Amino acid sequence: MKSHASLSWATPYRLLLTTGTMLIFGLGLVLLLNSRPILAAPPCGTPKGGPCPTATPGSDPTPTPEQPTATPVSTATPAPTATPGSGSYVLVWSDEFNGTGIDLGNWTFDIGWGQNGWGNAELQYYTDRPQNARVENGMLVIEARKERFRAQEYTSARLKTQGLRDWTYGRFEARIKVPYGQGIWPAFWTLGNNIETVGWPQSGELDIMEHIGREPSTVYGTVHGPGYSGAEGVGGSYTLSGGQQLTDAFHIFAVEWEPTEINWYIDNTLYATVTPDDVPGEWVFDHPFFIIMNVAVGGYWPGYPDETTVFPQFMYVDYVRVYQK
Ligand SMILES: [Ca+2]
Repeated sequence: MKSHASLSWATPYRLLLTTGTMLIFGLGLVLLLNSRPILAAPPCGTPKGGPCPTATPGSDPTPTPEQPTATPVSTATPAPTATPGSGSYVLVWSDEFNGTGIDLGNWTFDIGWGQNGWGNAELQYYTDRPQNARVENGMLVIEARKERFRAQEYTSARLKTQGLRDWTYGRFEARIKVPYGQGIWPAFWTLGNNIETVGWPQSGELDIMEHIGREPSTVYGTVHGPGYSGAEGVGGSYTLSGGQQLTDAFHIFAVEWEPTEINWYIDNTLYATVTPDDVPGEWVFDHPFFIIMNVAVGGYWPGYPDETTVFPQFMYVDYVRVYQK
């Protein structure tokens, strides 16, 4: 109680004095701390500044050349359930290419250069070597190479389900990143399974996706039959907007084949419809068809590779699926 009484007159002044001193000191300290960055750090490269930072190892500014064998990693793809068009399609078969090799229960190869009548004056020799066809990173890779092989100047691959899998009607779809360049001709298509007995074009040919390098933004869908074979095929095409090229991204190419109508889609956009009334000959699309996927080099339609064409070229197929009602 005594001390309390003795401090009573001086305490406000002492407190004021102490607080003022602390404020001034604190302000000075703040100014000093704030000024330090300006006082320190002379420019790097000067005697007092020390060495300048060097480039981080591995950040060589020279662009790394594109690795021609790198396969895009399969990204999450839509579950094989809901599809456009009629909602009643159900998945009946697919190859997701998620294993370690090509499933020979689904696929067989055309071998050769077209001496059996399917050449179209193409330049490639089709092989079943892994250099030309393999499964990588969840995808089928078809690689067209510039290399002399059995008197041809290019090699590639052509896979088909002939004798293994075929279907009458349905939705056939594949998610594909196409190759590019003058003279390059990738395709995802089908032929009637009676081709060896009735011949082509009586067998029927239903082309789900064809692309030629000189029209980099366009996909074609076509049917061929008796009276409308070769360049007389009937179908349609779709051209991407804004100068996008087909090779820039994966696209889903599909056909919905029904008894009286065939519809073509790219990324679920309908772009062509053909009915029996549209063809100038017999409608030959009421029997089983098998699937073919290939990359041709050269031919009557795409023309031939030139100095602008880059090899190797790759077609990446994430999956092929067939749905039926
Ligand atoms: Ca896949």
